[in-house]
Amino acid sequence: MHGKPLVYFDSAATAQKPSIVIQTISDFYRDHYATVHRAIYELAIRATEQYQQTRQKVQRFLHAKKREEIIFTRGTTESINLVAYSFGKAFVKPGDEILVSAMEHHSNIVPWQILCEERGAVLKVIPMNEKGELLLDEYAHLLNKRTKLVAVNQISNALGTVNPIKKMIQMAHEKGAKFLVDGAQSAPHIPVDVQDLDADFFVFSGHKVMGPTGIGILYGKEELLNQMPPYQGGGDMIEKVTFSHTTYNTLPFKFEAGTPMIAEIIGLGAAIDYMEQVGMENIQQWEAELLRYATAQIKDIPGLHIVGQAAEKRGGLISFIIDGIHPLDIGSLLDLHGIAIRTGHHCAQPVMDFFHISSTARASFAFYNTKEEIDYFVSCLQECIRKIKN
Ligand code: C6P
Repeated sequence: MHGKPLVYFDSAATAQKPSIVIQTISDFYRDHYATVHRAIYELAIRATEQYQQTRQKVQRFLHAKKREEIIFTRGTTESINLVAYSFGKAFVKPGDEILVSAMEHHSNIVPWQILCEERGAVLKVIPMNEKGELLLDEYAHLLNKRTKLVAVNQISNALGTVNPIKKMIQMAHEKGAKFLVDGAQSAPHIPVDVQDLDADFFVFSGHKVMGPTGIGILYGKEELLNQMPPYQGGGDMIEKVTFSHTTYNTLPFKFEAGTPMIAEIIGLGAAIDYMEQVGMENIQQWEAELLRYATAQIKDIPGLHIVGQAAEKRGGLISFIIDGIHPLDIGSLLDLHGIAIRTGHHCAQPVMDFFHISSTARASFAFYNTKEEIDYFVSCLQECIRKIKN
């Protein structure tokens, strides 16, 4: 980049792809390409098998009880919209309440707002403190018998906070509410066990777990998904169609209308194999080490403030601002050194409003990053600050 080797610190936005993922997709298109489900010829049967394997891989990756509980979507955003639409239709009535947290991505706010407007329900917000930690006492007060669903991220993309999701799920269940975990920033970085969490829904995006774009996952408990109406109508999601009446397919197909994202799904399978080979515990450990290393180096830079300083565990990202310098300028100058970071509101405008800022600079790490890259980033950052201030 600009004549320098790339230092990619924007994996929270989207992750780089291992060769095996690219190779698997390319092999599929070149040598094995066909539709799934609809044909009896050998090529399609093989494509269907390869595609089905991904569902099992995701089931294993999330430790779900059944593969029928794994629904393919286009991404985290579509998964949340699916639940808001379908769970909302089945269960949410006027006066009911939906809880989200103060540190949600727009994808985990707007679908619930739309639902609440449509059904006369009320959206409530679990507050946080200046460190970017959710206030669990307030959460306990907000939960009541009208609460139908709580939707919270496991790791915040804007602050790096790791939320105490297991405890929060238990608290929601005690009041009879269901819980959706936005796992967009956790599935790529920590081991996830949806049964241990007792999550009702868990969603994540393929492109952040080293897979392709255009594929995402919705995990839902079977008994809940069975009670929810389809999200979209079309091929594959039906059992029998007549002009007077249609009956629907069983899970997971009820929620998968149309020809699926076959190559993307197969690519996601390769990505999950890869992540598991590296080992989610190893990934978690290395990224924690990178975070510790980077934080120790940048925290004493004069005028630099880290936004989000949760005392408990944090995810591998640092959101920061520097007195008197716009984050956009930091991002642009670092880019000239070949360093890719994200600047902006990170699709979490309420988080920015809370801290009375419009944007932050965010360096986010993945297991392929190194301490040498962090050293380079820190020295370039210091040089940029000197340049702007002088
Ligand atoms: N965050 C970031 O740079 P999609 O766009 O559907 O793959 O994921 C949406 C999403 C939902 N929840 C959280 C916590 C997220 O971080 C994201 C995506 C990216 O932080 C792009 S805005």
